[in-house]
Amino acid sequence: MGRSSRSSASSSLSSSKWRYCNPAYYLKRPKRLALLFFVFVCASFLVWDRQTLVREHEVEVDKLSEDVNQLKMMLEELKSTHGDEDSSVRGKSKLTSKVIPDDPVDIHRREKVKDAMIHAWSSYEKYAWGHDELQPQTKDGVDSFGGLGATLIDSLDTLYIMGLDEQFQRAREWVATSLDFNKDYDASVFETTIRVVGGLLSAYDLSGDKVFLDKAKDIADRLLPAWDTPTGIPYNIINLENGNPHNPGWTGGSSILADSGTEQLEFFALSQRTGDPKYHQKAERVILELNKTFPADGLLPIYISPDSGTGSSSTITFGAMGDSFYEYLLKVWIQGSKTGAVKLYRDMWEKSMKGLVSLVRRSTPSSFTYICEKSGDWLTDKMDELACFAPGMLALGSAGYEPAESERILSLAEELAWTCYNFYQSTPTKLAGENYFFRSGEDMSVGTSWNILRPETVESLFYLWRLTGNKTYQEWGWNIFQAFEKNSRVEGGYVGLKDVNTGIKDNMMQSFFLAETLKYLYLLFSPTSVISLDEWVFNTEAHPLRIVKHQDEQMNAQTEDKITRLRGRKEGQW
Ligand code: DMJ
Repeated sequence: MGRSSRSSASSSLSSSKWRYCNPAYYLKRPKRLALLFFVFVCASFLVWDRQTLVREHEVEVDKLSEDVNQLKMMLEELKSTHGDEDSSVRGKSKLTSKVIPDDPVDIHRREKVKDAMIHAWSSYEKYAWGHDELQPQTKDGVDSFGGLGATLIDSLDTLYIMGLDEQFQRAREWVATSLDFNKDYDASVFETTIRVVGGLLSAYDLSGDKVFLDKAKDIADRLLPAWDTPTGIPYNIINLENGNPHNPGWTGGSSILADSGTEQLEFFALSQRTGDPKYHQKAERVILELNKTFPADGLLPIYISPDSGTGSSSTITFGAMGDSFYEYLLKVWIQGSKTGAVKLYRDMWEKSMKGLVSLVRRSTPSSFTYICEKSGDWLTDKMDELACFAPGMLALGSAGYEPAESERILSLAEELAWTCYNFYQSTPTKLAGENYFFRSGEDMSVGTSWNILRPETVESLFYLWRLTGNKTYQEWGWNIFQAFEKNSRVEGGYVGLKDVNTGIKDNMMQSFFLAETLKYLYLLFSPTSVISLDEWVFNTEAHPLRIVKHQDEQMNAQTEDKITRLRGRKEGQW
């Protein structure tokens, strides 16, 4: 084939390829035109249908995620009310943790509290690492608790909850490698239990790291001989190295009520986690002993004889030296899942709350509600800031009453919280003094005027906000936080005030500022699912301990039993 015939063949091929695009081609062939039209209609329908389907799916997906969210909320609510389903659970009231959505103001505020924690912690790391407490003005450490790293241990769970992972890991390494309890030091059984045993157990419950449990067991074993008294009511001081216990000279040989009745949560938790009942037995015997002579109003004097188990004619108070005994009666009931096994604790607590109500008075002219102290038949119109844990305790316990009583107790809690908030608002620095007197016609006036960064009021605001959902409590907490920022923040950490009227600073960053004050403030601005009150119970140093449900306990016991049997069988015992 020649060059010209090849090119004419290729041009006729290409013209035959393009002829389908020429409309004239179809005008001559009506059947093909009809076929083309049919194909076009079908294709358009398919595309349109797909788009409609996608749109419908999107709507469906939106609806489903809305449903999922609603279900999540319902699940949260169900979880909150779960305790009420157990037939052995006392109480009918439906007051439980409210599900409160997060909002931008809360997020901003908890970031500010977290900044405060970072400042407090990094100052401690820099100037007092491994010591019990930091002196921010002189930038050095002091060992007020025998050199057990009290601030470090007290801070573990706060660091963990705030997501300060690197700081938590550094602290964990110190616990694993440098924490040594073998000290020739006369330690307070109470302070060591609430800060060290409680702090370590909480770190264990949150992280699952066994190093914390082993250390908690080590220190608790060193404290145990303190309970070897004729009644089982412990001596309040013990030497950590040689195990010699005694009571402080200034109590005249007596044990202090709060110091003796504030180990139950930690020791019960330790028995649950180690499977060794000895801690539970020692701590429970104290309550059984006190119950033998427990008065109808449930109020005990602050000095108790470890020999006879009875109280001397000393002060009755919800402030210093009495406070956490009453707190633990309620919290053991919660820790024990409100079952029959812990009913005695709830009964004793309710009696004590009758006693508390009998001490309540109102000031003039502004009608602030306060709790008096009592000596014999004599009431003193004085209330410690320490007693400001009571509004939170009452709110927490109100759920176990019948609805009408529950409301009365909750409203008393709210009135007392208002008074405690005014302990702060009534001073020039907006920080509360250590105690207040109520004189006729003068409302409240500050007595001892220092502020050592205590947590009790913000603790109560945290409970009230969680249980009522009333954002006013968040506002009050925010105001208190700002007063701490203004008066207590210094370059080397946070300090207390020698006088809330003048604002003169002291030189001590108390370990409970990091354990309690900042933790409760952070949780006040966090979603309710962060350390849910249905799953955790706080010890008196704000260390959350996981509530081990009754059912789980039974299952654990059954598993243990099976393991023992299997082991026995393996060893050919049966
Ligand atoms: C803490 O150690 C505990 O809250 C204790 O129960 C009372 N005192 C301090 C805080 O003020």
